[in-house]
Amino acid sequence: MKNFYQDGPSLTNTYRSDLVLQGYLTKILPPDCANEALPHLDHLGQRAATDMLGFAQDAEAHPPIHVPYDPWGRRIDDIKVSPGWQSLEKAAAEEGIVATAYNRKWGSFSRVYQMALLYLYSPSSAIYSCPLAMTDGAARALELFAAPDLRDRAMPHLLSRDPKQFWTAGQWMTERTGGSDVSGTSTDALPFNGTSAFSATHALHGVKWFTSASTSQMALTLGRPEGAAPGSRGLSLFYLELRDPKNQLNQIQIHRLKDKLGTKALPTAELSLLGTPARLVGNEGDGIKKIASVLNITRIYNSICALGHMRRALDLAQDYSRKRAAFGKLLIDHPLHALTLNELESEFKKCFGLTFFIAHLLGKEEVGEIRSSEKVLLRLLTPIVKLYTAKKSIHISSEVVEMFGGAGYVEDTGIPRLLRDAQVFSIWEGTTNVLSLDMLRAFEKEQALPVLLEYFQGCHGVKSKNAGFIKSLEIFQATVKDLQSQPPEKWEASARKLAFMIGDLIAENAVLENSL
Ligand code: MFK
Repeated sequence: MKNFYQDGPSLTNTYRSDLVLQGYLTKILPPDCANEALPHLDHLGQRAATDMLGFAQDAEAHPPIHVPYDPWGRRIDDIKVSPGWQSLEKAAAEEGIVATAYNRKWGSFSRVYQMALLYLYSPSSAIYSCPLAMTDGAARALELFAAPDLRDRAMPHLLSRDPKQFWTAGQWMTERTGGSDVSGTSTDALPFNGTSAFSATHALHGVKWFTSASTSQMALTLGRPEGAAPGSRGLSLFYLELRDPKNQLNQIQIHRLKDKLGTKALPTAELSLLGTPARLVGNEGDGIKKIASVLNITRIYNSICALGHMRRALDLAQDYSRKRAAFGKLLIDHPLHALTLNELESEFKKCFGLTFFIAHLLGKEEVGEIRSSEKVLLRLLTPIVKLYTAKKSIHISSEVVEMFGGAGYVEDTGIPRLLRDAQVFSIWEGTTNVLSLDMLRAFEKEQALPVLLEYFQGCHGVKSKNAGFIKSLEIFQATVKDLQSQPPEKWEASARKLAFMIGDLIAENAVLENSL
């Protein structure tokens, strides 16, 4: 064994190797849509295992650099990104990773098709999927709330498939006072007296503490107009463009890039708005409600990216288990290793079923084909799918790191990054507890609990008399019944447990219904 060298894991076309994705899409997509979508996904699956993988490796090896001054002392706040990062942006535009969702010729299935693209794109994108999430969220918010001229200005760029025309968007919500509780937002929106290409109405003054994709062309952000109430109710939603026609930052000063646990290729900055021209989106007020339409999209993106991340971790572990021998046989031939992998695959399938169920509901809402009960389910399940898949992705990534033994703990294998990057899924766009409380908000405001219980009564798991599903449902019903007589604090304390129970039930039902 003197000359022994272990072969590392490798990937093949990630669409062809993904039987769960293929089976689901073949079942759910109408034939015309499938005829277009499946070859496209096959093509992207090939790229995800070849050129995109190289771009992502380059982006990870050469993280962004903030250059505050030019050689002569002028403030420039340049952010230098790698060629790999730029190529990932180009690939996103060319492949229509955002645009496909807004080309609604397939009705609600356009969203399913687009989410399948994102699912394949994301794990080979060095988290370029993060700016895409905000781009999609911004497109939706502008579609819903912006004046026609503003929509016409920004949306063709956000939805462009031409890399030269394509824009990404930031979502700048978090300030030094916090990202979960944004009631302390201290960005002042003062009247704007100058001229701007997008008819700015206000000048923003404030500090934004987490601005991912600070290289984006536009951003949506929160600010408080003069005389508006304190707290979150006084906030409004604003549109801004980062650079003027001369490519100078629009009264924005970048302080530094964040040194994060993972997502190292993504330029996340801390910056000040120093009278930045901005346009009010819609009327004054309701800023949180409007930005929630961004959050609801980015939370579903987060879930799809977590799902793609799990798939990638498992693909690598599966491949390695057929290359690595120990104690006289391949890892896959050890019953305990095979069982551990199978259990993780089952967790993945549940997450797949849950996530694509919500993605399809989102598609139905966007084309106005959603029933009122489904609309309530979409509102309720969006925070749940996000928190559920994030935690499962961290768990699966951690197990996969362990499956590589010492090699999984060594940086240049690329395996440790799986775990570091997974951790962002439970933090970005709402932590597990904040989202569990958002589920309670949906219970209260939308009367979502009776709608959910009714959904369960008619769902596949019950109709097909699946014993395991019915038992889990009975436990959930009993838990809810116990809580009915309890004060709000008890509901709050139980919110996380309830969220995972609901996530499990919807996921198990989707697995049964789609034979995943
Ligand atoms: C990959 C990237 C890596 C980079 C690293 C990033 C690290 C992390 C950086 C971050 O900080 S990311 C930002 C994370 N923050 C969030 O995702 C926000 C989390 N907080 C929440 O979700 C709060 O629940 C929220 C701010 C939305 C609400 O706070 P409030 O001030 O208590 O508002 P309120 O009164 O509950 O809601 C205002 C209105 O919006 C209500 O409607 P009404 O006016 O009709 O009563 C709500 O029902 C509505 N609303 C709130 N959330 C909604 C919603 N409507 C629909 N969907 C929702 N999700």
